[in-house]
Amino acid sequence: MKTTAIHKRAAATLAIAALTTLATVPVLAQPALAESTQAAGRCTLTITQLRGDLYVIAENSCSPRLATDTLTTTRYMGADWPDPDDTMLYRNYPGNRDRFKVAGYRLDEDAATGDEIYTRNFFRRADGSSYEINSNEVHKEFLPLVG
Ligand SMILES: [Ca+2]
Ligand SMILES: [Ca+2]
Repeated sequence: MKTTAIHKRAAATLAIAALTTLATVPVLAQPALAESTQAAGRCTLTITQLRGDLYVIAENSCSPRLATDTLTTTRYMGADWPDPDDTMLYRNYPGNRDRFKVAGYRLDEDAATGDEIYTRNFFRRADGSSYEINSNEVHKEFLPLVG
């Protein structure tokens, strides 16, 4: 009789312990999930050609892997597979959303055909390590400087 009472109390204690564990696990799992969602990072490039203007509006928007990471350099690249890609221009410490006006011929990476532009974005973490995120590729025709 007494043994049964002890067993019941032990079972009840275990049940409470199990419930406590279940209630704790999702709380612990949430930060890990948020971190893995953030871990990919992303950069999106858009280039808008202005009608009747030699200039274009370039906009490179990045979400770093962590909010504390700093975008140190954005390199505008011309895709030239199978040849090595060309660097068209640099932007140092541009910020995560960089919108600027640039002469279209600066992005004319292929004189004979259409142009394929993407950005290579170099980030530095708070601990000094670094990583790179490439943007999407924009396909347009930028014309050479005439004159
Ligand atoms: Ca090309
Ligand atoms: Ca071109």
